[in-house]
Amino acid sequence: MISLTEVADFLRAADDILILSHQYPDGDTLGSSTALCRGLQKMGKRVMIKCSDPIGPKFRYLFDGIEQQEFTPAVVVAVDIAALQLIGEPNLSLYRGKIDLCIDHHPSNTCYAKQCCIDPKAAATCEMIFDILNILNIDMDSQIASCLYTGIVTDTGCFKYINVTPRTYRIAADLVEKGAQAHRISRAMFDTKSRARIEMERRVMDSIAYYYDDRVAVIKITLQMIQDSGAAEDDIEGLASIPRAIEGVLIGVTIREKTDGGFKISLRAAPPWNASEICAVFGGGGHAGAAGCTFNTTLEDAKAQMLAEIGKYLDNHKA
Ligand SMILES: [Mn+2]
Repeated sequence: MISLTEVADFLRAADDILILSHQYPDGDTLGSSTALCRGLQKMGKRVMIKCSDPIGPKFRYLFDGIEQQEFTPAVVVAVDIAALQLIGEPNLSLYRGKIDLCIDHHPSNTCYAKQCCIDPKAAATCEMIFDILNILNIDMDSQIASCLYTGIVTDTGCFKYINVTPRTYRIAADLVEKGAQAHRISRAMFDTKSRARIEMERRVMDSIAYYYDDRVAVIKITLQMIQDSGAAEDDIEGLASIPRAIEGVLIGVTIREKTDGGFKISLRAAPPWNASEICAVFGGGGHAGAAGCTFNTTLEDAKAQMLAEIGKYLDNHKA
């Protein structure tokens, strides 16, 4: 494990740097990559960013004005990537065993790079990049500030999650002072949905059913619904949090039809209820708050099996 100062020293001495973002890229991995790329390019270095998946339209502004340079990388840096597999293909095969430095905030980081700098207390990897750019004495312009702000605002759910610290607000304030477009970024990240997403939500809301004195809510996501709403994977992400958000609901259930037949069930629960205990009965797993399992049967049968198990669980765990 190395310190932020040692990271800065390493980067100061480096050139021809490739920065890797994780697959299914989010605001933090892309905000970290683009801010670091901009900063290092200001130092006169050749830098490029690679991600195994395409960048969604809502994140394109992060790359505005960045010249992606082509070269054979001498140094590979992974940002916000907790484990090697999360690099995804094709980059995993290309750079496995060649990652020189990993900068990340996930407590589960497996330290797969030659050198690792991990700070689980950072709400976002962008907080760490903020420090690194400051140590490197890089002039933080409004574009860098907006990139870093994006990572912080997305990884904290707009400053709502438990990972937010006083330092998170101080860094955010500093970034706004340097010209981060806080209002526009929040609107783009949280208050803007694609039409396909809204169409998907409309259908999902319509499918809500309640069980066990309204303590359990179930939603469905079928291939037909996805087709009818024109939804891409991006437009489906996070829908599983809808049933659990309903007042009085203890366990939220999402039944999603898989393209290869069968169904995936995602459970959401709040303490003291444990979603992963219920999913474990069906060979699945996850966290106490969010877990999942799969069924190779009909929707009605999968739903009946899951509801029966939830019923037993609720009987055995009176709060
Ligand atoms: Mn992150």
